[in-house]
Amino acid sequence: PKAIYLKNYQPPEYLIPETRLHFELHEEFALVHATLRLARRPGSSATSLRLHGEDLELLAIALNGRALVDGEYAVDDASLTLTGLAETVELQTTTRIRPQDNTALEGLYKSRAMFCTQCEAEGFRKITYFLDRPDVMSVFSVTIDADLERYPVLLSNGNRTAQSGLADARHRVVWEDPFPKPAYLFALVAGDLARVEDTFTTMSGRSVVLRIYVEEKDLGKCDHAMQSLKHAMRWDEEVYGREYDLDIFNIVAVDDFNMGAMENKSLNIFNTSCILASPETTTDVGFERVESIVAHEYFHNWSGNRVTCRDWFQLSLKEGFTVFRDAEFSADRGARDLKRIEDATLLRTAQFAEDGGPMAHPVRPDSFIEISNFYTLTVYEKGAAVVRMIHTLLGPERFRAGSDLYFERHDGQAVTCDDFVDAMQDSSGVDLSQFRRWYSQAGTPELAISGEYDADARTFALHVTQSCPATPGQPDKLPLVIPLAMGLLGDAGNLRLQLQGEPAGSELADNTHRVLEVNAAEQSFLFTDVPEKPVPSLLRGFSAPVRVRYDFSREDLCALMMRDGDGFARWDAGQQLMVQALGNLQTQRRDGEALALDPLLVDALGGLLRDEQLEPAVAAAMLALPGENTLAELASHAGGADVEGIHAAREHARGAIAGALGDELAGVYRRCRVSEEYAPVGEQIGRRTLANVCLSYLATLGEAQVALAATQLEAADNLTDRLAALQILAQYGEASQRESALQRFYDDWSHETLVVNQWLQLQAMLTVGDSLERVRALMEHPAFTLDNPNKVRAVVGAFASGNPTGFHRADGAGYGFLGGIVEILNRRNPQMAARLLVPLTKWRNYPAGRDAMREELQRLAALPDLSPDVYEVVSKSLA
Ligand code: DPP
Ligand code: ZN
Repeated sequence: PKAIYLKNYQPPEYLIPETRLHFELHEEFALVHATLRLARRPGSSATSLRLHGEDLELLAIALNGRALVDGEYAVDDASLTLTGLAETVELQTTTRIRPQDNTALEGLYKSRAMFCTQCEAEGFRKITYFLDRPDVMSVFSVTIDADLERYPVLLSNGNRTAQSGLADARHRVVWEDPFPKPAYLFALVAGDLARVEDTFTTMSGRSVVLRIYVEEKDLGKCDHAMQSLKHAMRWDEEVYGREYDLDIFNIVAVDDFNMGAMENKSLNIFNTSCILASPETTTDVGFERVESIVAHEYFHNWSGNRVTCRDWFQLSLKEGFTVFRDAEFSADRGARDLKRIEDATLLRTAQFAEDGGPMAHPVRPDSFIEISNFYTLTVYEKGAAVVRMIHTLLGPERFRAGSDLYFERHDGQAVTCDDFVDAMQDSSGVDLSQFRRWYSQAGTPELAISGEYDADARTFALHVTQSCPATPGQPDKLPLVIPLAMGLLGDAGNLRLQLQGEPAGSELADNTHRVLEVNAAEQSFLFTDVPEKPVPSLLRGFSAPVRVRYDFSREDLCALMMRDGDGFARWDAGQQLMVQALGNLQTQRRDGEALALDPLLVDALGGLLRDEQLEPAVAAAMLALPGENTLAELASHAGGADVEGIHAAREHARGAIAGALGDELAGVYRRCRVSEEYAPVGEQIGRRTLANVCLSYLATLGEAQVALAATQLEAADNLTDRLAALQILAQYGEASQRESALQRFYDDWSHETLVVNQWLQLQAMLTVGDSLERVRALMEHPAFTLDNPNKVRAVVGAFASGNPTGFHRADGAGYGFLGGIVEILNRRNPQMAARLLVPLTKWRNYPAGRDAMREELQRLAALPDLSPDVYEVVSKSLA
């Protein structure tokens, strides 16, 4: 497999203004008749053309109505080449494909009883010969023929323009999409589906029909998604001025899906796990995920479909922007600080690890072997953080003007990340030339900050040094533009700020919040008229995807945690205090000393528990210890992660906190229990989350407290409380209690696939007993199959990334297990296989397992027949 490079981008020689497809769907195969109108691109003089095509059986080919014979075209396993072409031609092909055998879930495939498609990024070439690249946009018309009884519902993009009966109990439906689109946005669905329907009236008064198609049994689980869709449509009108552009919007739920969902024009296809929701089958977190993914895919209609990417190096153009849009939507719908906490945690834990590892790449990668491997946290989440920084630098009004200009300038085009930044720059007048380095430079920047108070001069200086570690192919880094949101905390609260050089008495001067623009390797910012020595509150709201180092004392962190004016900064200070405390426990353990948790931390947590004014959701986030993966990521910079030590320190801390604050925890648990009927709304969610955090601390205290979980499991009317209780029983209960609770739960819910998947996942992450044996046994369970990505993620993925002590067990068996699964999936579902491998690629961070992890990668590297997906991950992580 060979890498392709952004610098080698060439526009296509031919365009395809019009595409007509006719599908004949059968039980053993499908026939695809394609008629493409090809037009030479103005400026090109090419007379030959190479179309993409994989796993296709070419049955017929004609140019301008004349059948071609051997020698007039060439076919290999990836393409069809035509020569001697005029300026415009009509190409007709008939290909036979086998959706039933398509286990990679790319192109046209079967999920249970229905046909569906996934074409992003390069799946369309498995359907028919085409220029399968996003800068080739075509108007599609699609005819689908299928058996009427098995597939009464036939869907594609755009509007349904005809339907008719055919011989042999078959029928035909025709769909036409007036908007030119790249092939990756094509979609087709055929199945026996039920639907719920609603309507939405757009800001200009047009009525849009909204339909969600599911299996009949799931009809009762669509309401939340439908409401989410309507909220998203309204929000995009209000916040971005973007209106939906067709009279119909369809969503289809499928069980077998590699991703979460796909934004195909007017026919979004969703993983059932990201669309179905009910109190019995979906946790609070699940409800929020459905809302944000429905919104994300809907927002793509503008940021992705109307304006798309020129090439796949620009993936973050649509994904970074759209993640930013969905994050703001969620923040507006719920609690902003909490959303920032969640996103920062994801970025710091997983994206920083990616950015510091062998697969590190810029938000706009320079090269790739297999684009599927680049649907990463860097492209999505760091990309969104980059857009957020533009938003912060410009302010909301100028950002909106920039987005208006972007959509107006590029509607109907396939463009680049630079085009996006240009629009922001041109409309605002803010020079973003240095800022653009965020798109080309990989790695997590670090700000080393120190503070200096001069009591006589009443000044406080912040000295800021920025640096960024080397990443593969990028040894040297240039300074970035980093918006550093901050404040200064004094004894009685946040201080008013006066920056040197700022006009005194200006509107800003009354403020306790500033965004400093860090843009050089070394810089100082001087605050004047500072009446006391302050504690700086830094990187408020996680204003940039960077690490900050500041030598805070434990007392400083406590002060920020209890009193800063910024919710995110309070949480963050608490996390830093916890990281220090957990680090000390690890040291004590390594030195064979008795473990003693920092009493300052215990006091601070006690203060939180006694503060009845604090929002429950915020309290819950502040009470939760940083996760084992977060701690491992931090430790990777200090000689490597000691998985056992991290786990032991964390467990000790949980027990010590519960021991010291048992009464408070029990009191808050009782006070927060929700007695009203379940609703996935912020206030209830906050109380449930807090109650379950308290319960999980209490459970470390022994039998009597574990019994609380058993009672909760019995009484619960929703999955959130049930799963939280089951997890505690399974992790802290006696073996017999564990097994019977798990078995009973399965017996009660075996008919609900999505619940069973969560049950599988919970067990894959248990750390009692032999985790790997448990996981092996789960794979033998009738509810498990390697063919369904959700199940593979629930068991194998959750074990490898959510059960560090199990996966990193000393004998290396966890690594061998994962490698074995990757080997099986390598050909069956290469995308899944490559994704599962990610935990192994972090081998350099784990001193104890380093050799065994590397050896497993080397074993995989030596296998014959590696898919490009797996090859790329394995070879880059060994390099
Ligand atoms: N469906 C995936 C997403 O929306 C890829 N476009 O992020
Ligand atoms: Zn997306």
